Amino acid sequence: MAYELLQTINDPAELRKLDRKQLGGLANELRAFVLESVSRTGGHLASNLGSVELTIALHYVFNTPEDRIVWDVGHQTYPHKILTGRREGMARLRMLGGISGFPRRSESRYDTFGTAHSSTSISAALGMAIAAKHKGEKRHVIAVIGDGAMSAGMAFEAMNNAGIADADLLVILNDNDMSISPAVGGMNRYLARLVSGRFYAAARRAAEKMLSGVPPLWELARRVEEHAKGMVVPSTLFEEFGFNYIGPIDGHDLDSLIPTLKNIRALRGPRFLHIVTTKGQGYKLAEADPVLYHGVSKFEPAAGIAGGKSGGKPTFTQVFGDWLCDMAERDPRLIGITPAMREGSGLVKFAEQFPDRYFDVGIAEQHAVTFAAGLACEGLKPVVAIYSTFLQRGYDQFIHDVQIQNLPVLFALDRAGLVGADGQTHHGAFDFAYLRCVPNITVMAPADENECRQMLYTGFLLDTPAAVRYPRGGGPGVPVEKEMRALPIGKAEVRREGRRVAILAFGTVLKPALEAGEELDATIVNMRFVKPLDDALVAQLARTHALLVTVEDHVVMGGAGSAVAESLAAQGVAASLLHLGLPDEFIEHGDQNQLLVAAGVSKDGILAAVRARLAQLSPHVRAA
Ligand SMILES: Cc1ncc(C[n+]2csc(CCOP(=O)(O)OP(=O)(O)O)c2C)c(N)n1
Repeated sequence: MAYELLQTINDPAELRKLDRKQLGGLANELRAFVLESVSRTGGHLASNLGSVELTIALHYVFNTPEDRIVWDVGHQTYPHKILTGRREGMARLRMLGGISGFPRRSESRYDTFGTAHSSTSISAALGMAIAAKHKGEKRHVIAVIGDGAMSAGMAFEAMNNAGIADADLLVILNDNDMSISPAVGGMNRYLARLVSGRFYAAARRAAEKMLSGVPPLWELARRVEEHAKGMVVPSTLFEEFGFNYIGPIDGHDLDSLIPTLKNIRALRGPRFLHIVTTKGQGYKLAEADPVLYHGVSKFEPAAGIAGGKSGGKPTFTQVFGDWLCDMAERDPRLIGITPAMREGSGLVKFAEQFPDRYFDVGIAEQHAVTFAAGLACEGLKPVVAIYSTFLQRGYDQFIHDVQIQNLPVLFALDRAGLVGADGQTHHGAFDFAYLRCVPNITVMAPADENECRQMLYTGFLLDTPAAVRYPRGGGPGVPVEKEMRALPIGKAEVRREGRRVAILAFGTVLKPALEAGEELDATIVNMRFVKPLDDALVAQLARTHALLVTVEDHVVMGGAGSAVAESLAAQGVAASLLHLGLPDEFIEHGDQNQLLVAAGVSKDGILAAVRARLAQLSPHVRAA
């Protein structure tokens, strides 16, 4: 496709100069461009195909960036990026040095709020609306939130506040009846009822007829409509919250979207527009399988995504999924919980095999943790499968509901360390720090696939809380034994005996540590446990080596290396320490390995850092 119209739009001001009749053509080009470029780079696809018309309509009707659009999650913002001067940038989407896959304030003045974790948009937009009021500035603030993201408590906390705040705020619910997997829960059922309500639809059509597009008439019509609604259906939940509810309307129909948005623009106070869209709209394969096309690697659009690969080494996610099914087979008390990440966390097979013991709680990490605590109180054995970055959402629940009561909840933390293309919002860089500072928890990091299975088993057997954290993708390829063996708690494993230098590796960084250790003739230890730490071994190594090096794919500050330093200090053992890990900064998006190398967490990075430190030490130590 030539993208004749699209290539003339480098700023929404140019879009606003177009004739209304040209917008349909623009939508076709934009959709084709999204498909073509994402098929080349990988990234989020189906949600972006679904947000094309809404994005055009918003930038057409509102005076962006003066008016603020706040996108929820932000995985649906590629059309927005393309229309706001980043069309060319799409070629390096999510790559090192390229544009982010999510909105970033530092990337564009059109990205009003940085995001990627869900359900923050209404709070942020309300903050902006109240700020505008305080400063006496007249602008529109619009939050765009999906029905999946609407399942989170935070969205309702914001609605609860916004409905009574005297703020000019528009919330647009982009309802495609999907989260990553099918949307779940009572809210989802409620929205489905709203969308399918026949009486309501009839009342709406009657009201719409009255809307000539002239704002004052709209207000009058709205009142008539409210009245009509009152007679046929109770007012919506959103109205009860204090919003003026409008919709549902077809979110792919520019002829409804544009006049409706223009009308709403003339209203004041909290308004709620419900639009209905199709995830994957316009690309048949994605419409048919929006789960598969939610996030994609490179693929050929004409052929679609190739069928699932078989063979090869399993990812840690698969190791977890297999273990969960095997463990559930053995222990009927096991309950598997995911906050809306069935596919990403490896629970598809478990959900099929154990539907009664599988709980997708929606995008509700806080609830997932406390729900698990409740199950554990009654003698069940909950396993919370959660990304490292998303457990941050449930941190108070983690401390207050699980750890203080010392309940046997197993946390399977996927995507620990650097995740790659999703970038700074998604790296699991803080879990050692936030987990290990809390009493009661046992924290493990497997060096390989088999150890991951054994650690999950070890954690599950404990009568106290435990966490196993493992990275995105595969490990070194160690075959996974069917048999499950519990590991001795708090015991590390010496993998190589060397001299002068001891390298203490936490997790999959054992591999580069072993490679570097060969060249250095160093002692190499697979630490396995961050908590409880193998204090005795750490002290012994400190006494017998000139330099202790800790390696982790986690921020150095507060991480596993800090645990080693604290242990030595507590034991009164002096040692020369070198901590290798992630720096005190948010790491950008890019290839996972590239990022690890840049952070110095690689064979060469370890070698260089150890040699540099040895060179600083006294000649006596260097020769030892
Ligand atoms: C706090 C949090 N938990 C989980 C996720 C992972 N996640 C990204 S998109 C998504 C689904 C969002 O659904 P919806 O808002 O309906 O948008 P859609 O994908 O349907 O376009 C989820 C669960 C997240 N981004 N943030």
